[in-house]
Amino acid sequence: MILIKLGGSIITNKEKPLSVRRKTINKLAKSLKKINEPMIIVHGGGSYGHYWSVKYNMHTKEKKYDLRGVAIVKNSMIELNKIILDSLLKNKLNPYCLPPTDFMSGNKPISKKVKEIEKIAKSGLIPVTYGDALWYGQKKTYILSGDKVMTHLAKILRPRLCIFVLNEDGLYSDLKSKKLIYELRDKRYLISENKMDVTGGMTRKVEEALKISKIGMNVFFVNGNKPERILKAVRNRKFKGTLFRGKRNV
Ligand code: IP8
Repeated sequence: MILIKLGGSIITNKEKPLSVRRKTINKLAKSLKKINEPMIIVHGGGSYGHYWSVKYNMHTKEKKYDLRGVAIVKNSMIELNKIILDSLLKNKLNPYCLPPTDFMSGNKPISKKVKEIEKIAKSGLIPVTYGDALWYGQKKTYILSGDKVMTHLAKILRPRLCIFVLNEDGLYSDLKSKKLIYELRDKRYLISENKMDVTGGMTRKVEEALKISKIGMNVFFVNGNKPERILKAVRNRKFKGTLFRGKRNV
C-alpha cells in the first residue's frame, strides 16, 4: 500500500485565492489510475484552506479561534475536496471520501478507525482525506495539516511508500540555483518559511518526512507537474526527486 499527499501548491494556484489547477489535478488523476496497488490519498489546503486560515488567524496550535473562521475553513476544504473527488471519478478511479473527523479525536488518530482505512484501500476503493480545521475540545479548534495526517497514517499503517507530490522537483539545498537534494538523511538545511502556509509549508513537510523515514518507510518528494515521476517512484525506478530513506531500507 502507498500513501500519497497531493500538496496544496500543486492542486491549487497559491498566488490566487480560491483557484484550483484543474488540468494538473486531472493529469495527476490519470497517472494515479496507472498505479496497481492499494493507495490512500491525502490533500492539502492550498489557496482554499490556507487562504481562509490566514484571514481568520488560525494555526496548528489548539486555541479558541473565531468560530466563523472554523466554519469557513471547513467549508472551503469540502469544496476543494469535491473538486479532487470529481476529477478522480472522471478518470475512472473510485475515491472514498474520508474527512479527518472520521478518524481523528482531538489531535490524536483513532487507531481502530485508521486500520479500517487500510481495509477500504485494499478493497479497491481509494480513501481520500485532507488537512482541515478540527475540533479539539473545550471550545478549542486547530488546523490539522495534511502532512501531519500523513505521519498519523504512516505510523499506524506502515505503507510500503509515502509520496509527497509537490510543485517543485523536490528539496533544494540552494533556493537560488535550485540545486536538488537527491537524498536527505537529516534536517541540515535551513528552509525559508512561506508566509502563506499556516501549517508551515516546506519545513513541516520535511519534518513529517523525516519522522516517517525514521520509523522505517521510504518517503519521496516528487514534482507533480511531471506525474510520470510519481509512477517511477512507485515502480522503484530512477527518477528526479528527493528521497528520505527509511531506516529499514538503509
Ligand atoms: O495544506 C492544511 O493542510 P496542508 C489545511 O496539508 C488547512 O498543510 C485547512 C489550512
